[in-house]
Amino acid sequence: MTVKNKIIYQIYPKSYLDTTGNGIGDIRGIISKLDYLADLGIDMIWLNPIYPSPQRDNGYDISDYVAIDPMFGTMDEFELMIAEGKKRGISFMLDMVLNHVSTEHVWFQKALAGDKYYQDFFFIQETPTDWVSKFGGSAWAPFGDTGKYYLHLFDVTQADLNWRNENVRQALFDVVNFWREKGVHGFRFDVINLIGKDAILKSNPENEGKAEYTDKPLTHEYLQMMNQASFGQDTDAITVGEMSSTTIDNCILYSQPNRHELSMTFNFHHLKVDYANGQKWTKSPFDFQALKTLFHTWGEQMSDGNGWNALFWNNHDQPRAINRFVDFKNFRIKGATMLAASIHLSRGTPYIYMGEEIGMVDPDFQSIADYVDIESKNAYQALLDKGYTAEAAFEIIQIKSRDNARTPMQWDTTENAGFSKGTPWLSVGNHKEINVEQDKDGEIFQFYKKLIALRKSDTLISQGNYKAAYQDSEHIYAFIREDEGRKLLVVNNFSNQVVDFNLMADFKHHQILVNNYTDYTENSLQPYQSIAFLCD
Ligand code: TEU
Repeated sequence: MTVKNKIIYQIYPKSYLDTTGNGIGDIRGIISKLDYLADLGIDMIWLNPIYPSPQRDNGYDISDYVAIDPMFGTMDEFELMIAEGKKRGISFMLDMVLNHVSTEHVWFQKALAGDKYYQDFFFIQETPTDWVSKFGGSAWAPFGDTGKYYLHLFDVTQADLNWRNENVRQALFDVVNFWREKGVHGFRFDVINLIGKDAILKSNPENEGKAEYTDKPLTHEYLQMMNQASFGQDTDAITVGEMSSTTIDNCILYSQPNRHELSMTFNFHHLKVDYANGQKWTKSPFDFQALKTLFHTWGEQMSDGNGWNALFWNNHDQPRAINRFVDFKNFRIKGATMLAASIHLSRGTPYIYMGEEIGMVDPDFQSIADYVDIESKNAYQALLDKGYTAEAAFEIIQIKSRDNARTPMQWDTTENAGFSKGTPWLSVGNHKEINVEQDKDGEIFQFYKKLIALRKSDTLISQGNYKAAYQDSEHIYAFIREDEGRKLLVVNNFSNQVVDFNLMADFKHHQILVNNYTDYTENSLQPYQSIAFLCD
C-alpha cells in the first residue's frame, strides 16, 4: 500500500503565504514554497478547505464544493499548483467536509425556500433532540419560520447533511470525483464518523445529550460506497478519516485494507491527555502515562495488517504540541526533535503541520480580541457564563485556542514574518526568534529531513510491527519495531531531567540515530533525548 512510506505535510492555506497583500495566504504562495517542501522530503500536502465559504468556521462552512474561493486564488492557479507539485513528486490531499454544509449553500437556500427535494438533504424536525453543539449551545436551530428545527452539530451556519438520502450521497460522491478529475489523489474526510446518523433523531434520556451519532454502523457502509464510487478506483489514492470521539476498534475497521473504506484514521485521544475530567476548556498538566498507554495500544493493536494510523502531534485545531508536552522555554530544540522522533519512527503515516519543522510555538496573545476562532470565542463566553473571571477565562483560551496553531507561517524576521505585505488576518507569533530563513539549516529542520529519509530508506520503519518497551518507566516512551528478524528500539525521554536508562542487551552499540546530542552516555538519557538502536 503506497500509504506506508509517505510523509504528509499540512498547510493551513489562510496562514501560509500571502502574495496579493490582502492578509490571507493564497495558492500562489503555496506554489512559491514547493521547493522548500521538496527539500524537506514530503510526498503529499493536505490543504485545509479553499472552497467558497462565508468563513464563519474558516472554510469548514462550505457554500460551493466545486470551486475555489477567490480570496485563495483561481481554479487555473489551483491546476498550476497541482502541476508544479507533480514536477517535484508532491501530490495534494483536499479536505472533504461532507458531514455538513454552509447554510449559504444553494442546497440549504433552496430547502429554506420550500423545495422538498432539498429539505430532504438535511435533518429538519418538529421536535429537536437534547443534543448540544460541539461549539456550544443547542445542536438545533429554527428552520426559517416553519416552526421546525434543523440539526447543526457544529456552528449554527453548518447544517448537517442527511447521508441516509441517496441523493445526498451521490451529490457528495460527485464532489470527490470532481477533484479526482483535477488530479487530486488524497482526501481528508472531516468528522466522517458522524455521517451514520439515524433517519429520525431522538433524545436518549440515559445519554444526557451526549453523542448518539458517532461511529454508527452505517458509517462503514457509506464509506465503502464512497470508496467504490470514487477514490477506490485510484491505486495511488491516500485517504484519511478524521474520527471525532472514536474508538481504536472502529479505527481498525475504518482502515483495514480488505474493508475498502479508508487508508487510515486520525483519532485524538492522545491530544486530550491534558484535559481535566475530559473537558477541553480546562488547565491541566498532561498525563504522560495515559499518553504512553494510548500509543502502545494503537501501535500493538494496529500491527499485523490490523488497520493503519495517522501519526501526528499538531493540526489546525490544536495548540502546538511543543507548548503542551515539553519544557519549550528551556528545551525547545531538543523537545521538538524528541516529539518528531517519537512519531516518525513509529508505525503509521506521519503528518507534519506547517511550522512544526522549525519548532514554531503558540503566540503569546495578550487580549481575547486577538483570537478570532468561533470555537474559542464561544468557549470564552461560556467560561464567563460559568462564573470564571475574565482573567481566568482568558488564561484557558490562551493555552487551548485553535488559533494557537493558525498564526501565519514564520518565513523570516521582516514585518509580518514575510507572510504578507498587508495586515495578516490573524496576528503573527514570535518570528524574530523562530523563522524558516534562519532555521531551515537548523537542528529541527535537519532532523526532520533525516527522519523522513530514514523512513524512506528502511521498510523496518515504514512497515515494521510495533511492540511496547520500557512500559514501567516514569519518563521514557519507548517501542520496538520489528520486521523480518530486524529490530529497531526507539527510546524517548519525555522529561527535562536526566533519567536512568539500561539498554537492552540485544541493542548494545548499534545506535543509528540520536537527536541533538553528540552521543549518549551509558545508562542515562539526557533531557528530551531520543535514541534509536538497530539490531539486525
Ligand atoms: O474538527 C472536528 C472537531 O471535532 C473539532 O471540534 C475539533 O476536534 C475541536 O475543535 C478540537 O478542539 C473538524 C475540523 O478539523 C474543524 O476545524 C472544524 O471546525 C470542524 O470539524 C467542523 O467542520
